[in-house]
Amino acid sequence: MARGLAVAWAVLGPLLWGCALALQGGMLYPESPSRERKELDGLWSFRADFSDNRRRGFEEQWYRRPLRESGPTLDMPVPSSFNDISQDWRLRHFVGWVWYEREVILPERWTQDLSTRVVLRIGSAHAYAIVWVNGVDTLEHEGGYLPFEADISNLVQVGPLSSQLRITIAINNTLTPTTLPPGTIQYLTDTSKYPKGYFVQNTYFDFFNYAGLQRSVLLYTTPTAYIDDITVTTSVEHDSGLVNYQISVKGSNLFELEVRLLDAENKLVANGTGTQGQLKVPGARLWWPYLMHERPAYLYSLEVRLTAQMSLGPVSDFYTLPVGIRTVAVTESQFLINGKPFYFHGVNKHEDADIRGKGFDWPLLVKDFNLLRWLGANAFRTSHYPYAEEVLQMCDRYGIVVIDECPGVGLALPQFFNNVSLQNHMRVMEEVVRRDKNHPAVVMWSVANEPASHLESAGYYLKMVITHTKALDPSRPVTFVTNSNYAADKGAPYVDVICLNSYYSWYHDYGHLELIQQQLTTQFESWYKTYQKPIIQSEYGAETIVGFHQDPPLMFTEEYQKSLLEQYHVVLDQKRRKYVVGELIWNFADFMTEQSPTRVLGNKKGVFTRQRQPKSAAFLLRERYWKIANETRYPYSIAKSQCLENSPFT
Ligand code: GCB
Repeated sequence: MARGLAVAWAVLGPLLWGCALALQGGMLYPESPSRERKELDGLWSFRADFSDNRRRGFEEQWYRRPLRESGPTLDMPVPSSFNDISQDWRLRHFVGWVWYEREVILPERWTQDLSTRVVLRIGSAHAYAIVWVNGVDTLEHEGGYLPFEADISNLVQVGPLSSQLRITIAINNTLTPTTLPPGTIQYLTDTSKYPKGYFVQNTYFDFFNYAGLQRSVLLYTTPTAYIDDITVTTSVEHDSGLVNYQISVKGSNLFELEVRLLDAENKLVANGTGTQGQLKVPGARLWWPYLMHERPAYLYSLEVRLTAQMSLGPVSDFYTLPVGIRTVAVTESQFLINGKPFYFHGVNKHEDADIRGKGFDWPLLVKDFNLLRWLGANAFRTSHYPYAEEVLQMCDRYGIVVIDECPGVGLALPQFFNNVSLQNHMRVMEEVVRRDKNHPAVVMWSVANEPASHLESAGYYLKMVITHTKALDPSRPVTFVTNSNYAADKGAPYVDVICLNSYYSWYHDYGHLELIQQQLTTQFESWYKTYQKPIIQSEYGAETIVGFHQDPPLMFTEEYQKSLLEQYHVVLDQKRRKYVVGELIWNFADFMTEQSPTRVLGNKKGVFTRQRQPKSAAFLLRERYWKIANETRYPYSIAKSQCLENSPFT
């Protein structure tokens, strides 16, 4: 619970509620030979608005002039959460508006060349953002964890001084009953205990509500006629891969599109024209998950070239999209990738690390993927929000399969299942699918984690969100992750795969590891008998303080974590040859949460510490995952050493 001294919420509310933004256009990752980029990562000026109503920034219009002129500023790194950067405890727990500002000099050509479009793109701003460019209100966005952008050409192409740009971003981290994730603001009015106006932000999820500019901010260009979006789906017919594409173009009605598909050696394998079509690739090399095939993660490149006739002359745009040819299907008891049974042996993650919080960080990204491969993990769930685009690009390249989860976490109270929330949730799914639809690594959408799915209202709500998601993307299965009872769950009828979280011998029957096998067997059998759908054990685990040892095992020790896992594995081994199609440990690494008597500097259920060092359980899991990989591989056997050159562990 974060503390504050303000009557802020009543005033913040209207701004957060009036913004059902319809999706406009695509959200292609801005990387292409015809697009120039200017990255705005680095130091930004920063100020939290500590005023009682948190509205001083708006009252004094801090966006009108450089931020330093309206008061003191801090240096704030971007990308990063702002919470753990300073020594000021008030900032760590701050609830309300914070202000970021960056002054930029644009390349002169961008401001002079009227056939160039200049776009400002924000990788994510948690949780609500208003953006001004040179003091002009330019863009608003609700929801962290997803990108948003605006064409700012008319603001920068206006005269001799226009190459100097001031970007101001006000961000509010308040969570309300209609945001995703939802939260509540509680005023504590007993003046014998709390100062006047005292409030706390209540959240209903188990991770720290880090906020700020947590992903990259950049400026990029496109021509005025440009490739706005590409949607690719793939299928396989005999030994041919079929790549269906759909392209949307903006800025011109008079254009031609050329489409070329190149293999990994840059050899042309198929080509086409027009806004939609199908490319046939005889003898296609399929995109296989890591450890499932000798050559996993094979990627083709789809090159799209646009030539448009404009009044100023012809304009061309160019975009290259990595394409993995693969199929995904679900039967009563199996999850199939390329027609072969796939078993998820992986982890749940968080975007979380010391100091940077949820800030994107390349060294951390590469370290995490090295650890995943070392572990023999072939999959993860983006618990409990969509991760940075760069993470999914790595998954495509490394063959790590993803269950892509939206921020539908903490839907714990009946009042969260209302119409406004439902509309917002559906919009968020549109944004997730728009951003991530072309990643071969993404094999399933998860619309929520542990909603109160025993409620009637949740049943309707989940049905709507799942149906909407399936309509947005008929090519992938859809799920949500439940911890409800099989007989009470109102959402399970609508999912393709049942994802179950359970914490036997942790949150109840403390210390009684001997009960796990019986309870887990009952869990699987009752769910399967009721629904006849494949099941993933989407969470299980135990809190473990690294270096705590006790044998026979006691809770919180490394021995207990290992023994608990072993008990789960006995049952998973019995069921995985039947209808259990995956196991994802909770969690890959320790992570920060709100403070509470049940959390010791955060959640310690990681098999790695927050600093990415292995606990004993990591070695146990590694043995298991490699063993499963060698039983389920197709069609080759893989030695650990093949995948981990120079690893001292192989
Ligand atoms: C869960 C939640 C996850 C928590 C975990 C725990 O069921 O989905 O967000 O962190 O349990 O450790 O309690």
